[in-house]
Amino acid sequence: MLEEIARENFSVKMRASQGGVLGQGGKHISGAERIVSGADLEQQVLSMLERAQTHQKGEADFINIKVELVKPEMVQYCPLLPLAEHAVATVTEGRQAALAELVQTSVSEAAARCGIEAISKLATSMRGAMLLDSLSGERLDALGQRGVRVTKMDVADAARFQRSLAAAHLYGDHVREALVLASKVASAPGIVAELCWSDDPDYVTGYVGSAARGYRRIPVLKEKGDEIGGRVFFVQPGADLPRLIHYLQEQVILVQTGEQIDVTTTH
Ligand code: WAQ
Ligand code: MG
Repeated sequence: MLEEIARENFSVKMRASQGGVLGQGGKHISGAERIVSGADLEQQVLSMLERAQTHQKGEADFINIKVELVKPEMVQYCPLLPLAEHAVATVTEGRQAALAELVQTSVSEAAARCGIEAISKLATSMRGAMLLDSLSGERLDALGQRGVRVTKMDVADAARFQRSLAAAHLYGDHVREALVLASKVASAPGIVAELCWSDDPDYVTGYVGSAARGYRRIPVLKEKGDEIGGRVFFVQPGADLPRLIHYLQEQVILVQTGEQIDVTTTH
């Protein structure tokens, strides 16, 4: 019995906002999602609480931390996306690289432009991602400012992942969490590609992710000080949307990482 409990994992989700009503609306401050063992649960909940209370984007007046049991039979696995980095120095070059990357994953140029514009024109950052048709660029979800929030994911072996990130000189929560999220998204049924840049004012890096081309890191996708960031998921025309959204929001995914992360540079 005890052994069984020790083998059980928990999904832990945190989201923090400011100025909403009962957590609806307002400004999104921060969010995080992990899958942790029962032994690590308490410490993880505390560290998420601390993170919500000390975020650069401001003081949260609403913090939601949700803990759910994950049974072993609920878990599916996907591979970590391979990583390559673009050598760009300005926002213009970065967005040009993002456009070219998206087009190479078979997102249409019109839809790719819609995606870049959809993020850059946001008045405030969203909690989740926008789903856009990869041909027409039309918004497909009806979730407004909330968007689709990808949760219930982590790496299968956190210590190994941490070692390989450090060996590749990839430091900090942003890249660790983005690699996991992008790997889950790329494995989802009906996804063609993802475009992302951070909403943290000091973090200007973003990426284009896809199963076809991997995690294509782009060092500059916005100006420093800009509080607007976001995510667009480009969807195959005619994809089964309820199935896709269920996978993104509910399917428990552990990302399998290798011993080493190779970072290649592209120009
Ligand atoms: N599901 C869907 N959308 C999300 C999620 C999620 N779990 N988390 C964040 N978003 C959306 C939301 O609109 C945020 O405003 C936006 O993405 C940016 O979130 O160095 O830090 O957590 O290689 O600020 C990418 C580059 C960093 C990392 C991305 O995003 C690197 C980042 P942030
Ligand atoms: Mg952020």
